[in-house]
Amino acid sequence: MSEVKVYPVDPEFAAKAHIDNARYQAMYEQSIKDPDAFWGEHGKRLDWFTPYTRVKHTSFDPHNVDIRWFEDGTLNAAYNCLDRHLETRGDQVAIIWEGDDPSEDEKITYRDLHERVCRLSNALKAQGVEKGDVVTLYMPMIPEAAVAMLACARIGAVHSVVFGGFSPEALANRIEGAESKLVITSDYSLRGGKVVPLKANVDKALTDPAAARFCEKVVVVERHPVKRTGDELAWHDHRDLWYHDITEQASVECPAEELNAEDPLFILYTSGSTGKPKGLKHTTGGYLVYASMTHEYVFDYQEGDIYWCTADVGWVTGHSYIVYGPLANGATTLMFEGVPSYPDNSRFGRVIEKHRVNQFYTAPTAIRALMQKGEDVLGDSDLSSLRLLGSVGEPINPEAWEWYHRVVGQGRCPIVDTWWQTETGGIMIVPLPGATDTKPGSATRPFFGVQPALVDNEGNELEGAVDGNLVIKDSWPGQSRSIWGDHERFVQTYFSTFKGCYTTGDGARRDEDGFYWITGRVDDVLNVSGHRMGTAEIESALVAHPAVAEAAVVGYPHNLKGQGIYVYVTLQAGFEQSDELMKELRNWVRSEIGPIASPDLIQFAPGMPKTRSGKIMRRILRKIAEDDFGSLGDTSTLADPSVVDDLIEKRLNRT
Ligand code: 6R9
Repeated sequence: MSEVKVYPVDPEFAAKAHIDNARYQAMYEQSIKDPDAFWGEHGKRLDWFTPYTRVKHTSFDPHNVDIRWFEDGTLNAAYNCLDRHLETRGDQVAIIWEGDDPSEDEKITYRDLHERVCRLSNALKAQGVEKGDVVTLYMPMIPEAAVAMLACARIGAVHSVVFGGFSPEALANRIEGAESKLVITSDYSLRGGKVVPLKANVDKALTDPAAARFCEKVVVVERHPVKRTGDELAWHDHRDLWYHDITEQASVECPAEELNAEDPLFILYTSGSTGKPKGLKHTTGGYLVYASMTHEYVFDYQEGDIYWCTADVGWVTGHSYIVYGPLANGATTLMFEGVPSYPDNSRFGRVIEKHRVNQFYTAPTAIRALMQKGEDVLGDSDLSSLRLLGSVGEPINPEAWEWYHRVVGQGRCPIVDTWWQTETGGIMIVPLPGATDTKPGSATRPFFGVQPALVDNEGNELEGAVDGNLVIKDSWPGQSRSIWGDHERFVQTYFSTFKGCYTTGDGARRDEDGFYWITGRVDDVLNVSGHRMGTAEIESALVAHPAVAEAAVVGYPHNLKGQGIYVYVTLQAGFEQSDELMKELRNWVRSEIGPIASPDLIQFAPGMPKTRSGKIMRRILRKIAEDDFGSLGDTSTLADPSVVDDLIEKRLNRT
């Protein structure tokens, strides 16, 4: 390994930070030794209607996976994000909204936000939404998305946010899977000047009888003065409602429902290595304690700071670090509708300058895209307000880290590389900015209460500086409790591989200092531009096409996206390979799943490398896609070893 550079904590930063190294050590130790006392204390950062008397009640035993935190306490997440701030910070800005069009923005105070949430809460109740019902949100990055999440939380409904880039088919599956009664969407979304017809996608999704069976109402936000496509919206009077019609007359008083700590707050679908995406269930108390505490300490959020996370609310990062964490902390959170390259590549810099952003949290894929444009990509934007930078979603390569530090952080801002997952609810491994020295590419050390370990494939725990499968040995409050409607799958996926531990699906290395370096997924999950995708999902979309007999999908290193999607396809008899067919297959996957799943490379393969028992040997396909076929390993067990030569000869990624 090449020499690793260490960036020590800036003593000046540490002096003002919430947590310095001594404090980190002491708090970490207590959090592990006595989790009940530690979390019992930190749970008090929220306002509880009935205080909890029990703190941790958790078991990772595969015969009895049972995770509960603060189980006899009652509270409401929207109350904690809004009402409790009204007295002290009613007039403070809660959400700064920056539109896709740089001339559009809006500042919403805590009082405003509270009012809007109450109106929608009452409107949803009037539409028959009750505690425990699932509401699907399929929305652009507009304030109403946050309002809708909080309105659900306020009345005890469970939201399921579906990323606006997903296809009608993907949306239909998620409406059906969650048995969702009502969908909130908008007429159009606008990103990078491009208009996407969200409402029309919902209409399409609801032509699927399985989804239509559950969904009774569609509430549509009018995405104000956007350039319309000119098309009339299709409207179904029995089902469709304008958001402004149902909220305008609604009362601004709506008491927050008293919920148990373990009542569900939301479902969020994410990809796994097998089967359909799974709806991970997060509950109210533990999730909110963890999201708010990590937000405060990881970003060293201080009173009055302007904090910006560039994620989409369709992903877990948007849930925990645009909406719930910051608002529970009474922060000012910036919500950005657009993309980094519109109207030009300096947009991130312009927004930082315009709103005097202090903490900026984005993904390596965005950093690499900017980096490609050169050192002056942010133009003459004034970045002097920045105090801290964050990274999330995939491993950040040291070059991108260095560039981020030098060009965006101007050499003075600590970088927090935050490793976590939809399943974990909040940040798990991260350098606290006043406490932990950083090494470009390492997520460094565990957050309070998190016990990472490395195990070999047999489940033996490895000590010292080694590589292994990353597991977590005990529960933390933000952890997902189950897969919606399929607890057995939850147990199977996360608790049966390495007994007594939560299996992350990631590999990692630990160095001499005990720092963790995430090496990427060890299962069949891809991470394309920070978006998680199961190879199985893409394969099943492909084989649904009439021309495809068999498909195998693997990842390969991609300069911008981190990983690209490499597809091997065997055609049905009677179909000829052609450029048109390739294009068609690409469009097919886009329309089945969404543009983010669009294959980068499609190789037509007359045969797949299979074992004699008929299993595709993905290891070989991965190597060929990586253009690393010198080390194919043992191919003697293949049913027909000659297919490998053909695959190598026609390989598409020649590095
Ligand atoms: C928050 C989020 C989770 C997967 C995770 C890992 C990868 C996320 C990372 C990282 C290296 C980081 N990942 N953050 N890898 N360093 N800082 O991204 O959730 O969409 O569920 O993805 O993303 O592979 O297992 P999610």
